[in-house]
Amino acid sequence: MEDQASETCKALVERLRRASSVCALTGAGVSKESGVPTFREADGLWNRFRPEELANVEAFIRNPTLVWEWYSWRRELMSRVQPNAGHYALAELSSLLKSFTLITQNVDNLHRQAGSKDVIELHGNIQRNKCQECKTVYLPDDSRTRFEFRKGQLPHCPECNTGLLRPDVVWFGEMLPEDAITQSWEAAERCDLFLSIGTSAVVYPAAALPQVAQASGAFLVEINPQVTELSGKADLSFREPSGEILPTLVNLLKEQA
Ligand code: BV8
Ligand code: ZN
Repeated sequence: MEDQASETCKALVERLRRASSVCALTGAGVSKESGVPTFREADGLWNRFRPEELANVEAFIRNPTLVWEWYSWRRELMSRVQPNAGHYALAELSSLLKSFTLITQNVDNLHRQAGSKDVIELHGNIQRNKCQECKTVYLPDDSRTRFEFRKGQLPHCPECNTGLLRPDVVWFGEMLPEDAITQSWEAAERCDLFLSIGTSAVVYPAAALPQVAQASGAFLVEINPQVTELSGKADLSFREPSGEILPTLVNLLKEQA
C-alpha cells in the first residue's frame, strides 16, 4: 500500500478512534472475496439472471420452481463459502469502538458466521424460510421445513398448510422489515462516522442511509474498488477491496489502542 494510502488509513483510524458512534452499511462486495458473486458487476448474478424474473413476488407466484432453483443454488453456494478477512475485521471492529452498528443488505449470513452480533439485516437472510401466505418464519434447523429441493417438490407451510414456503428475503417491491428500517435509520442519524462498504448504492431504501448519515453531520467513507453512485458525495473513498483495507484499519486501531 503506497504511502499516501497509509496516511489516509491513519487519518481514518484517528476518526474511528474519536468517533462517538460508527455505522457501517455493507453490500455484496464484502462477500466477493469469499467467492460469492455480486449482483451488478460484469460477472454478477443479475447479469446471468434478471432480478425481475427472480427476486420479486410476481416471479415467485408465476414460477415458484424457477425461483426455488435459483435460491437453492445460492444456498448450496453459501454452504461452501466462508467469511473473509473483511467480515472478520468488521466483527472485531465492534469491540474496538465506543459504539458500532453493522447494517447489511446481504442475505448470505456471512457477517453472523464471522462473529458479528446484532447485525441489522435489511433484506432478510437466505438461510431462513417464510410462508408466502401466513408469513410464519422458519429457522434453518427447523426439522418441519428442512427439505431437499428436488424438481417438482415445492415446500409448503406446516403451520397454515396452504402457503408455499419461500426464502425469508426482501424482494423488489416488498417492504423492508420495520424494525430493521427503524434501527438502521436511527443509527445513521446518530453516528458521526458512516462507512459504505461493498455496495453499488443503487437499491433503495438502503442506499438512502449514507445520505441520511451525512445530512445528520456524519463523515462519509466509501470502500469500493469501483466508483459508485455514492462516490461523488463521499468525504473519503478507498478504491480497494474491503477484504484488504478493513483488516489494515483494524490492525492500525489495535496498534494505537
Ligand atoms: C421497497 C433480494 C417499498 C434478496 C434484493 C418500482 C417498483 C417497486 C420498487 C421500486 C421501483 N423502483 C425503485 C424501487 C425501489 C427498489 C429499488 O431500489 N430498485 C432499484 C434497483 C432501482 N427497491 C425495492 O423494491 C425495495 N423495497 O422499496 O419497498 C416499495 C414497495 C412497493 C412499491 C414501491 C416501493 C426492496 C429492495 C430489496 C430488493 N432485494 N435482493 C436477494 O435475493 O439477495 S436487491 C439486491 O441488491 C441485494 O439484496 C443487494 O443487497 C442489493 C444491493 O446490491 P449490492 O449489495 O450493492 O450489490 P451490487 O452487485 O449492486 O454491488 C456490489 C458492489 O461491490 C459493486 O459496487 C462492486 O464494485 C463492489 N465490490 C466488488 N468487489 C468488492 C467490492 N467492494 C469491496 N470489496 C470488494 N472486494
Ligand atoms: Zn403458512
